[in-house]
Amino acid sequence: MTDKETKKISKFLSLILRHNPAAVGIELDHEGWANVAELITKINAKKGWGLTVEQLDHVVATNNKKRFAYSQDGRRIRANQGHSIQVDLGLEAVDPPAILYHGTATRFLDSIMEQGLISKSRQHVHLSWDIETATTVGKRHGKVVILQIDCANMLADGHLFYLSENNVWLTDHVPVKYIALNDKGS
Ligand code: HQG
Repeated sequence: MTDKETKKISKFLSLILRHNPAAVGIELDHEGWANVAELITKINAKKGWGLTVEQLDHVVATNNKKRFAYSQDGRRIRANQGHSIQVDLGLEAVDPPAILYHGTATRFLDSIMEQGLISKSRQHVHLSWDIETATTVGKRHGKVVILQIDCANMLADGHLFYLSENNVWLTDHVPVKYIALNDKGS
């Protein structure tokens, strides 16, 4: 399979497993799992692809952000984060580092500095370990700006943080008082 094909399948899986399982006529359970055999059959019916279990394995194993995971018995698959539908990933709250980063676009700044960071269509606000990752995330939206998040004080004030299977920090909301502009990121 070429990289281009792998990416096309990965993007479609993200759509199905994070946002819209009904697009291929499947349902996810409350933890976000889909049945692998059913998923493959329904994707092929919908898209006219000849996707095999081996190809799906390849997409999951080579995904640059480890976006997907199989259940232990290999019969179910889910997205590790990024959902807009309500699923329970079973994440436990963990203490974050003192500072995390959020990359966004300059056009969102005024609104962010009024409302704080909100999760919008997703289940959580996503935060990055480092400026480099945050820059990649922010660039998707336009001219990038990096925000520095005071997690030490958020934690002290009772905010909860989660770390997804694929190493993305998640929290519900970042109020304005914990946000500072980081000019090194632009
Ligand atoms: C912004 C990708 C106005 C927020 C990435 C962001 C990530 C506000 C956008 C993951 C706001 C939402 C998530 C406010 C937040 N007013 N704008 N009050 N609060 N925003 O895509 O964090 O490749 O839902 O700054 O790598 O960009 O899909 O979130 O710019 O991990 O696996 O609203 O998606 O991962 O955009 O990205 P998104 P995100 P994948």
